[in-house]
Amino acid sequence: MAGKSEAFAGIGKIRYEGPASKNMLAFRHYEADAIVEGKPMRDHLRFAVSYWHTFRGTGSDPFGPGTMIRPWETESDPLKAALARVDVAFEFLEKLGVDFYCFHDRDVAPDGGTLAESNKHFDSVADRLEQHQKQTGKRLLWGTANLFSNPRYVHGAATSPNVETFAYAAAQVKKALEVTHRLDGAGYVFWGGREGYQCLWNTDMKREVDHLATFMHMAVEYAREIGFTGQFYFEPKPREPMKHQYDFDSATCINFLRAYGLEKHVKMNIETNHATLAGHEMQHELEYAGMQGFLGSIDANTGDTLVGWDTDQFPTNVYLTTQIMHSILKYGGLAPGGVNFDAKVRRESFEPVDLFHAHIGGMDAFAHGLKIAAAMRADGALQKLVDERYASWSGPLGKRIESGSESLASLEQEMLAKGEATPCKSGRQELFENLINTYL
Ligand code: XLS
Ligand code: NI
Ligand code: NI
Repeated sequence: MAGKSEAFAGIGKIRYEGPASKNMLAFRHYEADAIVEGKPMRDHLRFAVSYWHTFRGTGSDPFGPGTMIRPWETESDPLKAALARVDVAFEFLEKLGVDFYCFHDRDVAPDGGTLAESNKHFDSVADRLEQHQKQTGKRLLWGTANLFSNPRYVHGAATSPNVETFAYAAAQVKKALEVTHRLDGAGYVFWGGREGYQCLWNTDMKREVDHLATFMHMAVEYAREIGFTGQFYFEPKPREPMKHQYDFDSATCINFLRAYGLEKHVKMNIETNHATLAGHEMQHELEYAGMQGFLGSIDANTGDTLVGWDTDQFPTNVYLTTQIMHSILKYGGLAPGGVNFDAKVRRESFEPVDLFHAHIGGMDAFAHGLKIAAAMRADGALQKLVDERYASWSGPLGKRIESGSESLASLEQEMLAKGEATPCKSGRQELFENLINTYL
């Protein structure tokens, strides 16, 4: 960066100015070094910028081309453009005060036409990324491979009916793992891409899902060989682009991982908009993964209830971030995972400064949610009400059932003697919801 002209001239380092600040290029809640539950906010949140949306997003949609004004995109040679973009990305990370970034192989480096040429490009860009990481202390939260854009992946990658597509995808993941390892990435993500189907009549589902497992085992194996000890993640998404995807939701993914013996190696990377597409709240997905010991990392964004697909909007709803941070605190945090903004500015927000507004808003929403969730936990009123709701399970009968010393026959005896169960108590949903609002 030194000596070069700034891409975001006129925008300085974004600082914490507190809730009363009227400066829209400042944080009101995110104070990186402020301690919450014994840890600085930056370590709770481990924010990451998504390279694909923020530096490669053009704003195109099915009805029209890109709209983004990106004055630094001046190089016509794709490799030179990619290298110049790295400088811009690190300027952005520095000014924003975000510690991590995430990429797909083809976001950071251009496809070179052949696998060998693409690998060479990837290496050249990795040199530049590594140099900037060393200078700035910024880190790669996770890497991944784009196994869905190129037409060779039209029917999926690991689940393609074409064996050489599988082989090519394997080669791409091998390289992506090497580069992630070289850049000291804290993790590696599998998102299904087109791993799923449009039509069951032409699909051998068992064979495809078996192949997906074989593929992931190969990746885990290779990671071990090269000494990569970062965390693997599986990112659920029920559909889009396919009608049905094999990584449907947390429960489906966890079942897959256990069924194929991958549970020791892979955790979940859970994305809000994907949870919504699956008909769940994000809180549900986090709680399910958390209770099973699979909560790894999150892709922070939000959908739109009026638009039925993956709109990948920046999260601004503090109620949502409170739910998310409450679950994350409950299950002991995300590290080595983090909060990756898998989110894009709207097509109508086409100026560079919009990238700052978007990330500042998302970071503040999460920091705010973190503070509220921590206050709720410190106060303990919510937990007390939940415990009270289950109080009968702490009695002698509940303890015996939970410890496994009762049976259907013994419980029949118990109920024959009693004649009827003690009446249930009110669930008090409205009271619970009102209580949450007292912290907001
Ligand atoms: C797409 C996914 C993708 C993954 C990384 O919907 O969210 O961006 O996070 O491949
Ligand atoms: Ni994602
Ligand atoms: Ni998504």
